Amino acid sequence: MFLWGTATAAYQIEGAVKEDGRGASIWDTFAHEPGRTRDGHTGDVACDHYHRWREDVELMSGLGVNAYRFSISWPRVRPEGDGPVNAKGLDFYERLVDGLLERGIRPAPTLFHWDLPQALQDRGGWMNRDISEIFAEYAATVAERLADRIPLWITLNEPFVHMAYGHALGVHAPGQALLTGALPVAHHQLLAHGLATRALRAAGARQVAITNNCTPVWPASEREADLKAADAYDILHNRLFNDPVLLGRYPDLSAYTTGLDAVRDGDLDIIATPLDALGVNYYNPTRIAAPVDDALPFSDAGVTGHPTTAFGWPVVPDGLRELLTGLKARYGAALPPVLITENGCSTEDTLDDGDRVAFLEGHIAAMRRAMAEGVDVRGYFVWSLLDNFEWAEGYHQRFGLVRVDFETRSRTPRASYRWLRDFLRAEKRAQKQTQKQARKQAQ
Ligand code: GBH
Repeated sequence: MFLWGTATAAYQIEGAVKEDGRGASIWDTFAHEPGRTRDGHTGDVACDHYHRWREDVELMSGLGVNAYRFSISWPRVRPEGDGPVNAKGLDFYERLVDGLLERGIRPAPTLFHWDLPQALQDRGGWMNRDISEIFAEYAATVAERLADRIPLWITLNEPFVHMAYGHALGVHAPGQALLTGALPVAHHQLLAHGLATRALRAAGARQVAITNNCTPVWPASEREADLKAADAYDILHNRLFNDPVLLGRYPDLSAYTTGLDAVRDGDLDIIATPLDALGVNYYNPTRIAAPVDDALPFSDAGVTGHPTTAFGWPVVPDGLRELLTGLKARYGAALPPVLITENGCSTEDTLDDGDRVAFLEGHIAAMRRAMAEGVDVRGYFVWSLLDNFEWAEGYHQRFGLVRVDFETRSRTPRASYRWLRDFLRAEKRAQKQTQKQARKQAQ
């Protein structure tokens, strides 16, 4: 059964940051620091999904999706990161999971979508190796309660973005600008992923995946220096996270470091624990040129000659086909089935979002071209169900199939919601037709 779903993340939609024993996360801290987010926006209330989740489940039911990717807030479940379990936090996710299942929607929770408990940041956060073990304990806590009802778990969301934006550039929480000094954050997240995968399975989890944010890398020219820079960028953005998970080894990181000191014997075996799927988030390709200074071995040349979203990101649907066939070419038999765990765009604040319809239509078609070329894709999740807290951009970027009024928190489906609903209905009909024919032929 192909999974069609929508995706969200806890800090971006839940609000209720001080309710029912939730601890603080690094995003609470960061968003409340002056100048960190546009207009000082925070996730304090966000979409108020914590209180309005029933309405959101109804919206998904009306849309006709059969899966929902959301994230579980670590500090809601374990307010101090390790230490006591907050039963009320688990109760919330149990209500949500049961509500989804009642509507025939498969829950696909992500255990870490960037909202590290602040108490763990105070102990060094992802620069501290101990956090990896603590993450696995938290994963086990959730699975012990919910594994019987959850068909698919996702350990981490985009460890690249959390490393690069959060620890190398400092534009996301925890706001550290360590440049290449942030590399241990990659290793400790990957180790956390591997340990959690094992802990989840031990607690009865059925399927486990990781979500990596992947981008096709285009060299700005055929000049040697640009080709070399593009390769270095591909290593940092894509292969640093896919290679250890799928091949059990790190790519050549000599453009960045003389050695990953954080790696110990046995770590790579843990990181390469077999997975049931690879989650891929795709937004756009990246065009890379030779470095302009010696801080990093590449520079961003910007993709030109393509339309852009309201966020200014280039719209290149065929980049998704290129990405998927590229993964297949690189990893071959080591590539598990792929799930597109996020794809979508921000638009102007309108209900008549034809741009989003065109974006989704184009990307679904590109995904299908990759499937026709032999890539085993098993699901597609739209980012996002709702307009939500878009990290450093606050509420200024609107990614929702459903518009949210951030004064009243009322929800209004956009044209793209109706388009996707009709698309999914047609899919269902086509599927029934094929099944019928197959039965006839078998007779
Ligand atoms: C995801 O990150 C996150 O998982 C999700 O929480 C978030 O809300 C969503 O996407 C939308 O942002 O410089 O023009 O080439 C996406 C990470 C990083 C993807 C920046 C696109 C580059 C645009 N993104 N990136 S550009």
